Amino acid sequence: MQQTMRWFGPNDPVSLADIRQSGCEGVATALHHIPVGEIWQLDEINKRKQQVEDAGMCWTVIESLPVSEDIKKQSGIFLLHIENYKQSLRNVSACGLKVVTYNFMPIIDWMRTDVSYTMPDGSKALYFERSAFIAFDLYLLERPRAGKDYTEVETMKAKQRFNGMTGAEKETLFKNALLGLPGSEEQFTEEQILTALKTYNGIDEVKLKQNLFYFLQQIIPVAEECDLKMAIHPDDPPYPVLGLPRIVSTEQDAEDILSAIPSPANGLCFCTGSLGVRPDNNLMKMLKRFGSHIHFLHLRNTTRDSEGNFYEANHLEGDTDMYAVIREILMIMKQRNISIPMRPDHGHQMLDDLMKKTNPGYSAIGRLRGLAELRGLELGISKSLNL
Ligand code: DNO
Repeated sequence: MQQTMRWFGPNDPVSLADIRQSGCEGVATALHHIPVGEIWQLDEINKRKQQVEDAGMCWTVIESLPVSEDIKKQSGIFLLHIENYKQSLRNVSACGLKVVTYNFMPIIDWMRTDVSYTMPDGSKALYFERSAFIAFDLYLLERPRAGKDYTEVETMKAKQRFNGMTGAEKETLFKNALLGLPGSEEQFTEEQILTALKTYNGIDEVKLKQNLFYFLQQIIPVAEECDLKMAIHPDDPPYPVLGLPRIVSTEQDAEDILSAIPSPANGLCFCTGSLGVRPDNNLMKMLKRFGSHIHFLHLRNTTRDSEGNFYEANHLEGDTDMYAVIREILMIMKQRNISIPMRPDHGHQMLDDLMKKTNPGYSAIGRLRGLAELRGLELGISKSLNL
């Protein structure tokens, strides 16, 4: 696999020099300072590329070229945004880039209730606690008609959980649940999120999927012309949240997306951490089925329980059998005769990083541990199988 680490750009508390010491070859980054919907201009792309190369690595994957809310909803100036997206694709390709990650999650990217959940060894992990999340939705956000999304038992548990929280804990929960997009300082207020949620009234899963397919019909031919591979990231967590539709959560979703616009350029970012939260997602089956369309790998592990809670486990622990996953990936790469870019997705906050301010999930040392473990596992498997 092409070992990659994510870098959030010049404002990332983890520098490129630090990232290089992880031993990765490449960096996944994006021009976070360019407003969503606008064109990524050649000089900006080249400047970033040069920064990464000056630090001794290459820019392997764009993560992400974000899709605007207008495009997702087909509202406002979505047609202009699609044209801009096409131009950005032409520009990144002209600068020599090959893989573009994006997602189609309405409003909010990933969602957790706790970004510093203490593990038995003292390191901190990201955690999703269902009762806390429901408490946030019902009693902090007070989303209209949220009650109908939960069972009586769930509501009761959430109420108990909420009543047991201190004021400070409620504040932290609110902040964590609305962290928005990783790498941005942006923080939603209650009013902003409620207003944004309202704009999705009338957009259900069917409509959102149609909008995604329209977007793909438009941009995949451009990606093909430019020799770019598009990699859609799955929903995290992989089910509807806050009444918003989610359409990249299951094997069927992936099948629908790939078959709607069949092209080698229309592919997936296979994120074991996101997909692995659903017990009904059989990751090995999905890898085998979609292997030819996987253009980027996020390798991460989670441990879930029957209540719908999950925490981010060490990369080789948790519910996903990482040995089996990497073994399968090695087979896929051999068959395709390529090396797929991979990054350790998230890591625990540990050691010196416990004292530092970092982007949740993206401290240096925990990811370094993740990458080292994944790299060792890959080497061990490939040597023992003579690959
Ligand atoms: C979370 C990341 C996601 C991912 C985007 C891709 O840590 O995996 O934010 O970058 O969903 O568009």
